[in-house]
Amino acid sequence: MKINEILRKVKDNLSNERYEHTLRVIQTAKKLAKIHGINVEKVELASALHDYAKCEDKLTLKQYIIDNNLDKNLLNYHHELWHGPVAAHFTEYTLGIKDKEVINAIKYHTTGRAHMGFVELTVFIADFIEPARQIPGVDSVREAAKENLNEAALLELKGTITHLVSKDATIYPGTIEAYNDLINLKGDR
Ligand code: DGI
Ligand code: FE
Ligand code: FE
Repeated sequence: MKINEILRKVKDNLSNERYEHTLRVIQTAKKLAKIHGINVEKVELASALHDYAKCEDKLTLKQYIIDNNLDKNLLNYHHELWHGPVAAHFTEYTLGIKDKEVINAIKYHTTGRAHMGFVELTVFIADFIEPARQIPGVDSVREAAKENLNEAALLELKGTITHLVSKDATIYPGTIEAYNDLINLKGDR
């Protein structure tokens, strides 16, 4: 399937606002991919589909997770975490896109995970730093992303975890595992 055909499907499934965000993530991710020598096509495809399920309501997402046997532990955490795994499953089984780097980049774009690959890291970071984002600390992640994707992802995770802690929110274990993994990588350098 060509990227334009995919974008048409994505547009049909999203609000205008969410589609505009998706286009900005694609542009941001492609820039990062070019800087760091990462496969631009894979990054573009994963970015296009990362929020495909974002406009579905909570109950629809929950039912999709149950019906398709996705990780039920997700249901013990914030519903914001459900749209990535659902979009990844839809991409793999309905669109028939089997590339694991693309699927994982979609699946883990919200939570992150330990041992993220470069396509995954690129989408994870681009989603956080796209130009319309005004999250505290985002500029330091934008700067780090030009130099080192592991460093940028670590800064992003620190920001997100700190923010969640400050709200007394739960933290999904995969997010903590992503943080620990990147701290350990730093030690190895
Ligand atoms: O879908 P987007 O709005 O583009 O961005 P996203 O998929 O990264 O959603 C992020 C939201 O998820 C953000 O507001 C924080 C929230 N969230 C809730 N619990 C967790 C969490 N994010 C992470 N990484 N881990 C959590 O446990
Ligand atoms: Fe998302
Ligand atoms: Fe997004």
